Amino acid sequence: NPRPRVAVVFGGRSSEHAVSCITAGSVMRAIDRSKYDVVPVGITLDGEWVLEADEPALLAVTDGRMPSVSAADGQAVVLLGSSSRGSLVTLSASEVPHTLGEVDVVFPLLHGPFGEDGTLQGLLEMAGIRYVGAGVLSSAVSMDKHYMKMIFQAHGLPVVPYAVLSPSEWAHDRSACAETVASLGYPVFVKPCRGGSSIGITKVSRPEGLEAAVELARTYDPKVLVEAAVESARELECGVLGSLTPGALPEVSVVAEIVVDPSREFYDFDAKYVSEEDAKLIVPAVMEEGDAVAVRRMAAQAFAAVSCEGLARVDFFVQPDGRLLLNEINTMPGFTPMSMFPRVWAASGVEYPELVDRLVQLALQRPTGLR
Ligand code: G1L
Repeated sequence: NPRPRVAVVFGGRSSEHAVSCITAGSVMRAIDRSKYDVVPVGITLDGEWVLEADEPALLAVTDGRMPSVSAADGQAVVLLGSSSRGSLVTLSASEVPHTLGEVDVVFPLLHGPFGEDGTLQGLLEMAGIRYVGAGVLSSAVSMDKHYMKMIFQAHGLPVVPYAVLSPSEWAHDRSACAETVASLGYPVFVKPCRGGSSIGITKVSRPEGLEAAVELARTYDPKVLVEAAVESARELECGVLGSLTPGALPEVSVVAEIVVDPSREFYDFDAKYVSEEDAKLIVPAVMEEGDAVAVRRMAAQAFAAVSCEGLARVDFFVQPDGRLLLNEINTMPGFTPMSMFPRVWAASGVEYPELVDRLVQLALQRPTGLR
């Protein structure tokens, strides 16, 4: 039996294009070449698909320059579906399709709209191609903080109090918006509903700051989420691996704690990706075993609530009185060996190469079609 062919798809029309490329390099370096054939597929910032060289070193930061996918890198790639496996087809300069061979599974390392939000997943479902990670609905729900919270609430899971400012409410009833936000109580966090990676988020302490914060968030998403700031809370996270196979229980990693430099308002984009020293990850978190069990149980509940598959990172707040709040679920967490999700699994006995293998295996075992 030939080795399964794994298409690693990365780059994309996203502010995290470079992060995605770097992550693809990590996955390509870690994947077991005796078990899998790798087909690297890049997506340019303009959305063009190109066949990339299988050279992970090209997908790293070199001399301070961030990697990216360029249309000049290789041949154009088109995805074709079949009943059970997809085909990747390249279009040569003469526009004659050239078949690259079939792919058995796609590793979709894309962030934000067109990738993380369920759209790529839908394309793959229609093509009958298996893929790593969450499905269409789960990806879409997890990308939209409003729907994520509604699903969690419907499952009786405790979420941070919030309000949603829709584009039409913001345009037509500004005072109603202000009242809604005031009823949450200041300070609040104002966020783009479908953002990810902490971009466009502002902490607002007084009503006078609301408008500017909403306008900033609206540059990323017309739908804006406002959350009550949870003061003096600990931030905990854990990783989940799982499938929708009947009877299979999700596996949850040890719990980690993020300790943010107190001079920062919150764990923002810079703290995550730019200044490595400002946020500390403590793995495992120092806490009572009973409390860790409660966190891990809620992580599994959150995973199930959104019908997640593959993997997710689940984030929590612990309030000073000990009450646990679900912050969010992330179906496409940071995924270099230095990122939280791989680190919580390493601390749980699953090193990065094994984690990559587990994810590919979960995808290969998944049926295509309704599940
Ligand atoms: F394919 C997985 F495993 F589901 C997956 C997909 C995407 C895991 C992690 C990620 N993460 C990213 O792609 C990113 C956060 C690096 C986007 Cl830029």
